[in-house]
Amino acid sequence: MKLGMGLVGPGFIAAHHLDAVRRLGNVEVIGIAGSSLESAKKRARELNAGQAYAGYRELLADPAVHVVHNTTPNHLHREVSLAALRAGKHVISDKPLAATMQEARELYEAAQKANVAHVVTFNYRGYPLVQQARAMIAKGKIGQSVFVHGCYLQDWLTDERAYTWRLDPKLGGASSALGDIGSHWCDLAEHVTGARIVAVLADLHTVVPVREAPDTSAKAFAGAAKSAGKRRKITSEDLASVLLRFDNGARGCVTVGQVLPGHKNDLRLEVNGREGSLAWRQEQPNELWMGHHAKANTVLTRDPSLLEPSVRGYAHLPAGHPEAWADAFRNVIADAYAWIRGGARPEAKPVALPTFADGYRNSLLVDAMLKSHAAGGLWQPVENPLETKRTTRKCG
Ligand code: SOE
Repeated sequence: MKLGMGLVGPGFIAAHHLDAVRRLGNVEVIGIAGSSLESAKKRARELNAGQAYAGYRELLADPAVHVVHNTTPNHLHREVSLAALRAGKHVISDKPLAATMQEARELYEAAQKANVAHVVTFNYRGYPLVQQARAMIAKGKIGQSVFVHGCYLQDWLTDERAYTWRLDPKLGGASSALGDIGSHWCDLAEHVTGARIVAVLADLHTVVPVREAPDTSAKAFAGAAKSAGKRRKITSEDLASVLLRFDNGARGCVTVGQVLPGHKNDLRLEVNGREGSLAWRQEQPNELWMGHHAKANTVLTRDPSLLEPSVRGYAHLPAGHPEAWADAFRNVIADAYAWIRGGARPEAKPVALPTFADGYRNSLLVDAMLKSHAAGGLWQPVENPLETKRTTRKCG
């Protein structure tokens, strides 16, 4: 049976959701809702995305829509996802799950009761070599992890005439860079290591404290609109450095920034264990560096036949045929639909698939970072109401 999908919020990322479901071949694009019927009609035509609805409530009322993709700006995530869950639809939400930790908790709780699939697009999990790193660490290939570090650096907000709704706390949430991209890094670090961040010490900074906001929001990576506009004071961070402590005793640190010339989508993650290291870079996603102390370092180039059996399904092309961002995004969406087809039972969820529980967990992390900074740079424990008993593997 073909599942029907509807999308709410047809901005930049919407085209990639549509591309991903089309590549699955067994999902029908039913239609899209935007801020008005006119905008939905325009985007439905541009994206060849079926019917245009007057608003998200009309889309939710359509029985042909089984799965709702929520790609609205952050401040609308709660309202739209909550309504979709209550309408009994499966929900695939963009990250962050919501604009605040409280909203994220509400969504998580609603998802637990709803008996449907609930997914957050922490899409960097979908890369085959990310899954390979995860599988290798789980199998003990690098020994006890002791240091987890990296960065997520971009430059699309470098110009003071670049402006985006993400910088307005009412629309983007209290955090800007951490919520937008630091969230991805933290999710990836925890997913790959299998360890949880238990405490953070954060230093946040606003490099560009006043911006000239043009009438329209800047599109990430699209060469932000450079026309002069209203001067706006910016209060949220565009740069952050955070020290981390993990529940297995590992230490870590991450730097996040969106005003760093030359860095486009530079997400890097390295895990150093007692017996070896692994490093992966989003901009060179077909390579996994493996570091050793007493033998030569190596680079694993993505090749389905060299991957762990559990990971091979995430690689679609033979060696030498690079796979990239859209393929990883598709992998996450494919896992989401596989879960839905299997009845969305919690125990049947694909391991790599991020859910509303991960989205809520992530919001607790960002919240702890904001608190740590507000307290003048003090270690802040990360609340963890979700945690069931975990085995803590101490090191050092
Ligand atoms: C802009 O910073 C952005 O598009 C994020 O919103 C995405 O989540 C990230 O994947 C790429 O950069």
